[in-house]
Amino acid sequence: MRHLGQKLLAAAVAAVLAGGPVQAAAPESDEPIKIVMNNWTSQNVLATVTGMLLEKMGYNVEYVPSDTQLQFQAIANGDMHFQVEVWEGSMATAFEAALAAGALDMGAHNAVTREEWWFPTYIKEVCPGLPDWKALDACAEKFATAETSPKGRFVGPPADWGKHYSERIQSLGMNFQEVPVGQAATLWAELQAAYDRKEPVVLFNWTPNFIEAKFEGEFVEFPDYDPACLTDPKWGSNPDALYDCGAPKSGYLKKVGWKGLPETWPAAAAMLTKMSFTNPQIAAAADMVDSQGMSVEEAAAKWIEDNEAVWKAWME
Ligand code: TMO
Repeated sequence: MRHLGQKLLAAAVAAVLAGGPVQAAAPESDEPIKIVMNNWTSQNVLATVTGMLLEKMGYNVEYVPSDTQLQFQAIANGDMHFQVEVWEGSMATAFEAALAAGALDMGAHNAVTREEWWFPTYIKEVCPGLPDWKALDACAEKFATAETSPKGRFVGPPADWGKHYSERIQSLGMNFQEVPVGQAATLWAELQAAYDRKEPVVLFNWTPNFIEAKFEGEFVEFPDYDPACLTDPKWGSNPDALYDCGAPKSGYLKKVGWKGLPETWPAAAAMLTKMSFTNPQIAAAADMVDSQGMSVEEAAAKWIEDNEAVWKAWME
């Protein structure tokens, strides 16, 4: 304790000797900070929380919709400035390419993520051996629809989430066909319809999400993830194909920004670097909108109202 006190005192003295407060007053520039909006709920709520906090600090903010994969090059180019939810399981490749092109890794949230095929628990009664993917595959016909028969239907994510599930089905030789949805809401509508009738359904899902508070289910266990699975065909059970593995089971959730951010808006960049959401906070953000029917703006405003101590610490 005494050691820390001395360090803080030394820092304060250094700041005074250097001619005053360490931070220039925000906003250092009136140019709008462009915050990316993607197409799933927690991201929309947290992006709006981010914008509202920056506005409290005096900044101008613009929300810019973008494709989940293409956003990274746009951020590297400075056409957009900040994205609050970079999921390892769906964006690592595009994110790393953007970092190589000069985008800024603005740190990880205190959160652990997973994105994977998911089924309601009641299906275990009709498909013995779940959650193993081979047990799911042996049971494929139970998931068949008129569209996919005799193959099982996998209700897949929108195309821009970068999941390569049709390739995974092929490289693992599964008796499934991916039927992608156009938007996340359709995933939950398909789940609800099957759940109400206790019918087989397997769909794309992730955590943290509002689903875990509302439905009982599990992720399918595929062969363990390895980065080489995405780049080296020889890796994994199929020596001629990529994507013969599952997604990371303890993935990161990061923030990404334009490299000019710290120079153009220093106090904003400091806040965005400190900003960190937890699994329960992210699940609650989705829940307020997808379960409780709030608008994204209402949910963001409520989060800010309920968590003043949390975000004030990010601004110090
Ligand atoms: C990127 N997502 C959380 C929708 O899988």
